[in-house]
Amino acid sequence: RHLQPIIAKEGVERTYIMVKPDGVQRGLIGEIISRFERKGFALKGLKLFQCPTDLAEEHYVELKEKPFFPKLVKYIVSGPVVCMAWEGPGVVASARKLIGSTNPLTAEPGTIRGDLAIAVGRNVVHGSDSPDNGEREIGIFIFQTLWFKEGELVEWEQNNAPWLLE
Ligand code: IDP
Repeated sequence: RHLQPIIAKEGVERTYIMVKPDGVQRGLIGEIISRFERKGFALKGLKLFQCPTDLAEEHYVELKEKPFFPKLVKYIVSGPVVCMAWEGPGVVASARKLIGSTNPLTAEPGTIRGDLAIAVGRNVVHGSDSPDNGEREIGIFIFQTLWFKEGELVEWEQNNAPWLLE
């Protein structure tokens, strides 16, 4: 009854956020989760996961032709990641702002990458770049699941919602 269908409800925006293997190894899981939690977004899915190579390749399929693609896939499967589904109005774009630009050296101070990383190939966190990709990455795609399976997301209402949403 409390399990959320993998398909999003109408009008609900979700993003896929992932602590990458360097973030896990460096003990930054709590720090990264807290940025989204304090902002006020709602956590609907969370797991520690060892990503297989084919999933990493599918996740980054749009970057397949890039010269750094093989290294990127190796990086993502090099250790456990923390997979998260976050929900809220405008969460995709807002999460990208909280995360900061791809290269941590040019990411603004105050962002996750700006505060916590120095290399583009070790930039500690992933966030979907569009609502459609958010759904694709969480796992809405028919005949295909990416990071979450049916039954892995939990439907719940934050009891502080009246203090967060007008
Ligand atoms: P994003 O994660 O900020 O959305 P994308 O361009 O989608 O950035 O690239 C995905 C990931 O690939 C980056 O987060 C980074 O880990 C890696 N990456 C991007 N550009 C480079 C590069 O020039 N060298 C090495 N790794 C890169």
